[in-house]
Amino acid sequence: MRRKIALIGGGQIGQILAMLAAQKELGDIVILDVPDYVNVCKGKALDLMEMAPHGNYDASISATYDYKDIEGADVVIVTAGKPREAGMTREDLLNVNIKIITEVANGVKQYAPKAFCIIVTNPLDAMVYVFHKVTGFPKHQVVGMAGTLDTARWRAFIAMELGVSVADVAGTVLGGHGPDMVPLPRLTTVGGVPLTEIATPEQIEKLVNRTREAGTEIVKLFGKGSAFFSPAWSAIVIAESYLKDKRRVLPCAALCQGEYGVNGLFIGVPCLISAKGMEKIFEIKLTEEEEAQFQKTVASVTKTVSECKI
Ligand code: A3D
Repeated sequence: MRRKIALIGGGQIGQILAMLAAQKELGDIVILDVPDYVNVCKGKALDLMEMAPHGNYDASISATYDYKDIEGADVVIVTAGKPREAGMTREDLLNVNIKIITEVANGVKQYAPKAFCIIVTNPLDAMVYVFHKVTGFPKHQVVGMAGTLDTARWRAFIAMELGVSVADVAGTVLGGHGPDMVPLPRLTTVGGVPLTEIATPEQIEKLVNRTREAGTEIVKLFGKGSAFFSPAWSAIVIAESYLKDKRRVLPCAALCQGEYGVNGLFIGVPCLISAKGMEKIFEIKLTEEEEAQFQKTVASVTKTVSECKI
């Protein structure tokens, strides 16, 4: 029997998620959206079914507004909520998206209590916290997708700057999904060569700043709405690692209970994603400077979470 993937939210990211999940034959796909938008989502689902003969995949793709239809889902990816417009911070979305995430969490808790859940809605670190609180799911069952995208952006910008294949750039970005996230140049390599040896300090500073502002750079270009291709791929990489037990080590927002000196917050840290879900958090010994940056992002996430009043 095929696995079942529920996509809560069938907007910009949701539709790319559906396409990628189908192309990768991760399972049957159910898109859930609000009644007013469900016909559009049914159209997207049908369009994807009609793409299958050339896309070369077998999957059932459907859309609904009824949580009953996600019953028994193996994976739930949540993009329901409002995206940013130019001039907005992610935190500006808090009040509207907290209500949506609470409703979604209740639906998922009732109909897909065993699903591995990947939250994408912003402000990410607070929304994954709310989702976890409302469902009461164990911590291995819930992650936020942000570090996987932030790391992809970091790697892409390095490859663009140095004129090398992105496949050879390895590194990680820690912390919350905001302008004080922590890319780690010290631990980034290009084909095994330390970034710090092949890029100048000025280049590295430029790359760090561009990564921190990458989401905003795209929002400014769009005017309305935010990135969707790269966020969708990043969530699919996490889902695929879970479904196929690939055991990828991916930076995700995970519930820290003592790791990195953080207690009770979801924040971006390197995670082992296996068939068990978020199986393990890897800790990195940070330098004094990195630690100071990490404490700054923890403070930002703590502030946003405290505004959720949950
Ligand atoms: P958009 O295209 O507006 O899609 C959101 C969808 O959610 C729409 O189709 C809505 O109808 C639907 N929706 C709204 N309320 C509900 C509800 N109660 N139940 C079910 N569906 C609902 O946005 P998008 O796909 O571009 O972005 C989705 C979210 O992802 C936003 O909050 C973005 O800010 C966020 N985002 C996060 C990242 C990260 O890296 C974490 C990156 C990019 C976007």
